[in-house]
Amino acid sequence: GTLSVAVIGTGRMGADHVRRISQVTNGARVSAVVDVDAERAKSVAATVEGCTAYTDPAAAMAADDVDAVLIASPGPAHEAALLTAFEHDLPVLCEKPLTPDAASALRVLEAEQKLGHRRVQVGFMRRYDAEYIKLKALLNSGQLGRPLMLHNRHRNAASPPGFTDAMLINDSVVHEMDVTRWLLDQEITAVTVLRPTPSDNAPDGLADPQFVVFETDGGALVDVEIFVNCGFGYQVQAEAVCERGTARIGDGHAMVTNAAGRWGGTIAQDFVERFEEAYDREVQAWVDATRRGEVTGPSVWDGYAAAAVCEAGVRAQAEGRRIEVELIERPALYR
Ligand code: NAD
Ligand code: ISE
Repeated sequence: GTLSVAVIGTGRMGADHVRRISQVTNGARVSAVVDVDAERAKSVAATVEGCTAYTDPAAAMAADDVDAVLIASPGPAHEAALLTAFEHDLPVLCEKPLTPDAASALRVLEAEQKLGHRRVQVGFMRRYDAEYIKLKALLNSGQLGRPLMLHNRHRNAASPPGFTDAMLINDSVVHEMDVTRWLLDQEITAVTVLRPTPSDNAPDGLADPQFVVFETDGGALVDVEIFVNCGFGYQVQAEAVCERGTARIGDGHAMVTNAAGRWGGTIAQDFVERFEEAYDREVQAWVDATRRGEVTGPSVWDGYAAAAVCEAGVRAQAEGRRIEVELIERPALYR
């Protein structure tokens, strides 16, 4: 039957997921929304027929008409929501990051193992983006030989209020950590963070942009330009440099115009626009798998591995040196 979903957190992403599940996704409906801001929960619930507003995630997860949970509260609130979902053995789609640090991610990893089966898909939506999927298929085919380097650019027009150096790693560069692990099928073993003199447009307390380097256990080198107040739009680009060629995605050349002596195109303004189809595919894949009684996509192991790399990244920023990543051995449930 139709999957009845509780959406926890009705901010930017949560409200967009409520719209998606109600209007785009097949086989699911939103039966509950939760936000610590009661007014926000009520106003989002009012957009969906038969949807109840809650302020307490545990109350929503205990409701009879909730079969599954989509967590879109801020990262620090994810652990509590995940552990409550496990108590009810509910399937979960958890927005990235799984949790903001390795210790909390490890607690979630242990709790899911106690359940004895996977219950969580982590919201690393780039794995569902058509261009990233093409790049992954090309690298897997071996046509270009072994990947030697990945160059990444990750630019946001502006950062939300209160964005910190640590969030630059935990909320933004965490995406490159996941795509690196996924594209290369390798673990990240060390992180270094370098910074130019910050842009005059960087908000107080944020060094923007920054340049992050990962080393991997397959001997690849990965660089990430993270620039969250670039002003001109939202860009996510990646170029793989391999033994026999290179491949690059994210140039956004869907349409090029020629007019009045100039050529050009438009730049997406935010992630909701750039990754709209990836989010649609991600949520549909979650609903389809859940209705089949399966769990697919990025796992709690992937969320934990990214959290461990984030922790090394935040230390690399603070200490101004290369930090090695410490990972536990991959448990059987995730092999
Ligand atoms: P937001 O601040 O716009 O919204 C968060 C909402 O959660 C707010 O309405 C807040 O009141 C509510 N909230 C806070 N604590 C809560 C709790 N304990 N229980 C229930 N609700 C709570 O944030 P956002 O930008 O929508 O981000 C939400 C999540 O989505 C984060 O994990 C973020 O990293 C992720 N995100 C993912 C992408 C992506 O591209 N995949 C993009 C943006 C954000
Ligand atoms: C945000 O949380 C995201 O997940 C976006 O994809 C990313 O581009 C942005 O920098 C983050 O703040």
